[in-house]
Amino acid sequence: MTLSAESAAYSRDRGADERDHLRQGLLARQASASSSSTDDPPSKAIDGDPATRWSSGHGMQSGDWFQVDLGSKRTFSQIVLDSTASSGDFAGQYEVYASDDGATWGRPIATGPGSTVTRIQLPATSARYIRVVNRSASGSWWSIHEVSVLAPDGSATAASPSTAATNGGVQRKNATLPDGTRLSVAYNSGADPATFDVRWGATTYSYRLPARAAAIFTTRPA
Ligand SMILES: [Ca+2]
Repeated sequence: MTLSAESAAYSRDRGADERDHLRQGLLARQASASSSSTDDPPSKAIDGDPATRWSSGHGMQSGDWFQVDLGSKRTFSQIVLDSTASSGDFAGQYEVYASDDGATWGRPIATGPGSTVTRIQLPATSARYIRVVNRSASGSWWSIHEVSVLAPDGSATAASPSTAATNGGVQRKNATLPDGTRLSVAYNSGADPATFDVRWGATTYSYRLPARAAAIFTTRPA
């Protein structure tokens, strides 16, 4: 089983409760990017206005990145990349990195496919800098109208963990969202790659997770 085949970013239309929810997010103090269109600097992805955007200024290439500085080390568990007003301009595959100094990034803390609203669930992570790296190619520019970074206590409308278990260095959490979507998050907190099992229908797959990496498995109701 591969991560890309069995995982999916979660997205849905925004409701009033979610707009309230987003206002509870951590404030990104500064934003930067590997490149930008003159009209769409990185600051426009953190200005609170869904009509303005950051854009890459060129067709998406693997390695393009967008970064926010939270101003100090903060704890977060969800990142939302909203490209609603530029339909199709989302990164097709993303990697998320976290750093305390903006220079040393280590391994990705999350990877997965993007969507118009890319909602990335994470184990609680503490860092000052967050970098999202695109790993897909497209003729479209990469656009982010707003990026939201949410603290663990601000995730009430998104997920309510129902079970938690630890298997070696792999922490597992399951949650059911209000629309019935079921999430299973696995995080390897250890220093070495770890293997864990994922049940998919009647079959159990063995999945290998790099150190400090997270995988999100999504099951939508029929
Ligand atoms: Ca904006």
